[in-house]
Amino acid sequence: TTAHIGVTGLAVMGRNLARNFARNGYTVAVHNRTAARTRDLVRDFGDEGSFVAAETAEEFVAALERPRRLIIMVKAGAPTDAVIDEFAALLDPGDVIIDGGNAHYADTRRREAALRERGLHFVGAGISGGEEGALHGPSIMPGGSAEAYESLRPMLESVAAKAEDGTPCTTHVGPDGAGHFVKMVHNGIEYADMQLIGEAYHLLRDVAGFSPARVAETFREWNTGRLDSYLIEITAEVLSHTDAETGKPFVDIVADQAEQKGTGRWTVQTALDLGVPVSGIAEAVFARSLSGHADLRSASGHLPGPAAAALAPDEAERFAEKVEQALYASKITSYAQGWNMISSGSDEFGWGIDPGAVGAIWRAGCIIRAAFLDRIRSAFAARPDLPTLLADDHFAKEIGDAQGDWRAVVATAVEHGVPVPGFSAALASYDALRSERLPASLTQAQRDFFGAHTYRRTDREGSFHTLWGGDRSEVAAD
Ligand code: NBP
Repeated sequence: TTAHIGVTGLAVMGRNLARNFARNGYTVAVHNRTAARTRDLVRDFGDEGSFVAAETAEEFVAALERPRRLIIMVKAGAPTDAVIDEFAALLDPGDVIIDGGNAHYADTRRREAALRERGLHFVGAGISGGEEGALHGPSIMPGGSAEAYESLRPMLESVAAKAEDGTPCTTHVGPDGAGHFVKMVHNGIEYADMQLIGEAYHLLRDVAGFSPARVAETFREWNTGRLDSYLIEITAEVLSHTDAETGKPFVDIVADQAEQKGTGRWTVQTALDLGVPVSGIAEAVFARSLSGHADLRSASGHLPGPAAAALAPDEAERFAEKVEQALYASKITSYAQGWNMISSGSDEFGWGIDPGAVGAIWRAGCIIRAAFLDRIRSAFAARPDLPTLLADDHFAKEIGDAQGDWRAVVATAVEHGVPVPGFSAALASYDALRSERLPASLTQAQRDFFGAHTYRRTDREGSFHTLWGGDRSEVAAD
């Protein structure tokens, strides 16, 4: 038998992706460094479809129809390079290697260029949705040549998640690293979203005085409205769960130290390099990092702050409604920042990414899937040259309607001593963007003072420098 596609790397993601292809009627060659995993897959799930188990790399490659298409699902970094090198040596020009792992987009650019020289297609495909998504339909973000995408398209469309209107959640994102770049920003947005949800939860508990069960109820209600999303849904699930051992709310027995695998950090590092402000994502990464600093936290536990005091029950209900507004407005701001980053990356690397298409393929399958993504898709569909999401009439109106409550929530949080870095960074970004004048004029003047860095004037063209150490007259700078 010849296989339509191959999957090498059969840990949770690879195994489930291979099963997904098989369940969709494709014959799938499967391979793993440790052959026991390959045998287990065929033993446990062989009846789900057609698999060709390969013990060696040579057998695996020989099992594939031409042009060969093989997906690598191994640990990102050095293992991915090792596996690429191993298989590239066995392939022929025109064959397609797909890396479905969480590679850094710069690695994908490097690998794509190297393989292109050898006549091989390399597709760096971001895959989101965790192990369940891999099995039932992930959001797939492939980057690489258009030709390679076309040869994969029917298969990717059949295994990808489907949006409510039936559209598969995959598209040709752009050349070389575009797919992994977009996947990285997806994860950054996911960090921001989770941080904002965490802040809403914190406020509902410590300011509104709600129990975890009541907060769960509140999230469940929000999930029927404009915040309808997978992350809000699982938040309600987690908050209504009780620890079997202690009978306490589960959320109260989990250590309050959030870990990270690195894609949020990559997003912020890349944003710094591109010079694009993504404060919501950055605050989320820093908030996780702060939570993990037991040393700093215990050294600061004695510092004074407002006494804990929950609102009266009648005020609490109204406050919860305001928190919904603050969460929604902050979410719009964070997503706008994420999309600004996608367009900066696309400009920097000449990828030509269609921002609306990214919204479309995140509507289902991925972790940030939400009704909201369809609004983003339609904002760009209505106006392909939309400079930023906040310029869209619909989002501008919604954020404008929310801003009063948003300010009230941030102010209340500050008064109660509840940290809301996500809400307040989003609000600061909103206010900075709409300000007619920013104190950056002073910053630039200071730079001219101490370093002769020059400045531009509001009233005429050109660059200027003031002779601060002399008679303070102005000279034209070139
Ligand atoms: P892991 O990231 O845990 O990787 C385990 C796999 O890598 C095994 O098949 C292992 O083979 C193989 N491998 C390693 Br490690 N070093 C190797 C080497 N030098 N040569 C050959 N194979 C090697 O698996 P995963 O959690 O299924 O994730 C796979 C990819 O998908 C990763 O890049 C991950 O970041 C990405 N991803 C994961 C998720 C998720 O929810 N887990 C979501 C989205 C994307 P062995 O069996 O012989 O040890």
